[in-house]
Amino acid sequence: MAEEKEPAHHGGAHAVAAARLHGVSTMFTLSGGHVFPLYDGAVKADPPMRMVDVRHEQTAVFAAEATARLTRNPGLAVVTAGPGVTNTVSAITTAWFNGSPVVVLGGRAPDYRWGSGGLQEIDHPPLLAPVTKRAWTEHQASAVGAAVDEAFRLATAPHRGPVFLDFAMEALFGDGGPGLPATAPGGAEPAAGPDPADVEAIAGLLARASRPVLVLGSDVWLTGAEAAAREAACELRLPVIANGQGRGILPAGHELLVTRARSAAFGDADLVLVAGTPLDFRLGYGEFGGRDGNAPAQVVHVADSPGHLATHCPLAASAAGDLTGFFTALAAAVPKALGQAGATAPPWADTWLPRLSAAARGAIAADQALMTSDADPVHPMRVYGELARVLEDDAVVIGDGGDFVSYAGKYLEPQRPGGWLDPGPYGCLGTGLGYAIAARIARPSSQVVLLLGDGAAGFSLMDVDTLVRHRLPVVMICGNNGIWALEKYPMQALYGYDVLADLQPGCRYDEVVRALGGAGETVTTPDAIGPALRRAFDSGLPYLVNVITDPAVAYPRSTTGV
Ligand SMILES: Cc1ncc(C[n+]2csc(CCOP(=O)(O)OP(=O)(O)O)c2C)c(N)n1
Ligand SMILES: [Mg+2]
Repeated sequence: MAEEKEPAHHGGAHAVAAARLHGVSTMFTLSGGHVFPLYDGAVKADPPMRMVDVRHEQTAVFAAEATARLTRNPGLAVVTAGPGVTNTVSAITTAWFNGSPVVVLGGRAPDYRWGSGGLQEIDHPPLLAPVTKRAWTEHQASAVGAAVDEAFRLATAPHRGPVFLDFAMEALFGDGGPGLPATAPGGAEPAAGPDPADVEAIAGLLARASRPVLVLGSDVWLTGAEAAAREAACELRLPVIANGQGRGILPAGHELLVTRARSAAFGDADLVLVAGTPLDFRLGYGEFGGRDGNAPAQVVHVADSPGHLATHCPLAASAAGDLTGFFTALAAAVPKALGQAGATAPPWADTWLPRLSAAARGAIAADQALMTSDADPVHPMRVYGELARVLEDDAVVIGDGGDFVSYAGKYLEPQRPGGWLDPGPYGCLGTGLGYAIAARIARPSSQVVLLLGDGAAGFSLMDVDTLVRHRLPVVMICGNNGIWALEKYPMQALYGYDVLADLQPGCRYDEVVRALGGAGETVTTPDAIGPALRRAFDSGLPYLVNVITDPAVAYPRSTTGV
């Protein structure tokens, strides 16, 4: 006889109902008694909420974070008290750096025994306060629904980011009352548009520039401003450099996309407008221009909220607010400003843009030599030459590793936005399996490819077990050079020798995946890569192609980010 499912109304059920009102459809978690009511709430919800149980809490939060970055709805992770929470710190910090709307709900030892040494009794919020928008404890069962609602509102309000909330056991197990939360409209208030005077000032600077560059960062995608950004760039004929999840807003091969002419663009620019990303180490801390005796470039910073405008470098102008509103207003204001300056067309469209476009095309053409390299051992770029042939336009490509992923970030240009996921500026190794689990769920019909350095693989490969149990096929490509290349070569450069930078050469990471119930193979020659990738995509299984690459190849790096 089928078991009759009684609707639950403990705090856990209220939490699940409140999360669902904010568009959450999946809970990522790893079991622990302190959070059982959240599972019971998910099981007994109508319809039940999907739960994906992983092998490390870090993976649960990375999966919630990637859900947020791919779907632009908030992600949810549930972790048990004590070590369940402390295991999430790197992943929550990654969400903090990426501005990803993630809610992490934690269990917590009961209030009635607090201070007497209960199992896993530790006050979590002070540990997480510096890396969340808010971290707090709910003590009352009747207030759990409202607290979770508040957590999601905060996480999704500009500037988005992670929120942590834990529940005393009494709150989660206690009766929250019969009526589950049902009225809260999902989502936060939309961001207000930027101040029109700021947009006009920026338009004026642009109208007087002769070598401008527009940088599109992750927040352009995360806040849904990609169409407005593309239209503004096209209308104003602005050369574009794409960064992070801004990659793909202009498709590979677009004449305005000059990411591959980055050093000429940034070195010779007289104005750089950076939108939706911090002016951090990835953008030379906001210092541009000044090459060959030119004056330094004027810098304009645009962010979705005032607190995210750079304060560490001089800005010629700035604007804060809804990025769609910004780009729409800019596209209207620049032609007016140009008209006032007596110009009919943007002056940069005649020489500056064609110069950068030609440089970008030249760089892409020059890549072909290494992307088709017959070198044996395999050159890592050959892997990307082969992958580019089989990759579909809507693929999600995830990078977790050092040099191997730097090559992908530079040479694999996405066709669409929202298809590229790297760890972002926090640079945390180990995002791979969590991101891949989430990508497979968020994009059920797209190819999902996880690029793993062999070092990076060690942080999360056990979660292939999660892919297997939840039937989530992902193609993994391990760039297996047997070393931590991104540390080995910088250490050699600094000290003339290296230590602690070697891994097992030729390690069979594919056998690990097979042992966990997936499939895979090791590839040692360039010609074998393409057929192996096709087998991987056709398998319908979690499949790892373990490509033994040349450890003597170091990514040509001009900065270590330090
Ligand atoms: C959690 C964490 N630990 C250590 C580092 C430092 N780190 C950055 S890149 C790198 C090497 C990565 O090696 P691998 O994944 O094998 O890629 P490769 O550089 O060899 O291509 C290390 C250790 C880090 N970024 N994150
Ligand atoms: Mg390596």
